[in-house]
Amino acid sequence: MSSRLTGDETALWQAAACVLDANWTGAATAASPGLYPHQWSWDSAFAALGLARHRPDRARRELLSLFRGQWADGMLPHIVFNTDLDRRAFFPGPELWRSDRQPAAPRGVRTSGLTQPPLHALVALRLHQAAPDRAFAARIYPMLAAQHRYLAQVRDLESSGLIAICHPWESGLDNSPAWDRPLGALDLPPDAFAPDRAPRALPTGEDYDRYVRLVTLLRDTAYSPAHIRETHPFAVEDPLVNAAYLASTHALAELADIVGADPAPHRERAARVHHALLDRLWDADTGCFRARDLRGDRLLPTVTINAFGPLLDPELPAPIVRTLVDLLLSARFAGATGYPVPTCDIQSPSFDRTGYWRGPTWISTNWLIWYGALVHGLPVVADLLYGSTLRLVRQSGFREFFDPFDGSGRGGHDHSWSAALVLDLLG
Ligand code: 2M8
Repeated sequence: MSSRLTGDETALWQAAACVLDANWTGAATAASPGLYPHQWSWDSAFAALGLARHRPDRARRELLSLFRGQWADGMLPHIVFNTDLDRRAFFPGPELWRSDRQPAAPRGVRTSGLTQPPLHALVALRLHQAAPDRAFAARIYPMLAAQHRYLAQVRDLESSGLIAICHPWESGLDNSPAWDRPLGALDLPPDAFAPDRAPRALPTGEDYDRYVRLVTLLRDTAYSPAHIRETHPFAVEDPLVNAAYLASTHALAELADIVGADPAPHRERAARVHHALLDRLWDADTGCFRARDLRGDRLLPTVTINAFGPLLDPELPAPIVRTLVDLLLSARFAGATGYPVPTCDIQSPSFDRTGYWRGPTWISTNWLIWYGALVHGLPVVADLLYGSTLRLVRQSGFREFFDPFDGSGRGGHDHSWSAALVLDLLG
């Protein structure tokens, strides 16, 4: 804990550390007690950032535990299941994914068959910068390089440089209005159904039918690269996922330097991703980044928080940075809400202030924009994000998400990334 914290900040720091301690399973951090009892991929990356401030040994363990679930082709799954828990602890559990039947999946570990925003190399680099540990860097580097190789080889569906998600869950922003069109276009067989989950505001049952349908299509084709490339009905290039990929590719180049590997291929890839983000996802007419639906070959209409993801690109041209900051501070996002940043444009008909990823403020997306603001030397934006994020958790606790107008907490309590990222913010 930093010695320059005020009394109030110290109390917040201690409360956040308690949440991480309570959610530690002995090898990893459960994403949220009760609600998400397993290890989720980008939750784990965020948890490691917080643990780096509190228990650096656990931060390294967190990442290594997650990579136990890595498939032989490099795919890092979005869930690594804790098989000590009751099978009914979470739907969909291992039985939907059947990773045990996949030759590429690791033996003795049950995982999902999808991935999530690849922030892990960025996090591993930050761990190293906070507490240099060359042996850990040397151990994790090949795993990170394999993760990135999988993304480049299997998910760059149009050889553009950008990677595609093949399920809304891969974005991390499950029911974002950004996915309404491609999800709505999906044909459902008459017998499709998803077992009921604990009552939640959203996603709806019909969303779940579609989520499960997409999983079964992937599973029944053995998660094959050819199916994903040619026939899978959901394939989207998202600006936030690709910005995470880009930031991590830069970090991978730095890690390569640290461990004595060749950074050049990572630098070349980063340059390609940077250009492709601008060429394929920047919509100059409306002044924002949008996701590209590869099956419909069009930019998706709804403006969401994903538009700000490319602030993670250190080479984003200054005029685009200014345009994004104007949008961020406008009445469509931070300008009209007391507790920014809402996850959807509040002037969009799809905005829903309580609807999970359809409007509420989340600590993870706030942290990403805060970090992007620091990358571009934007102290006013960084201070706004820092202040509003701390105000949310002071007022409502480490909730899963928050009403952007009154700051009331929603979803799960003691959500790991809400606590971990507050630790990182407090420094
Ligand atoms: C939510 O996602 C899961 C699906 O994997 C779910 O709703 O069942 C999202 O908020 C996702 O971003 C997050 O990683 C996960 C665990 O916190 O929960």
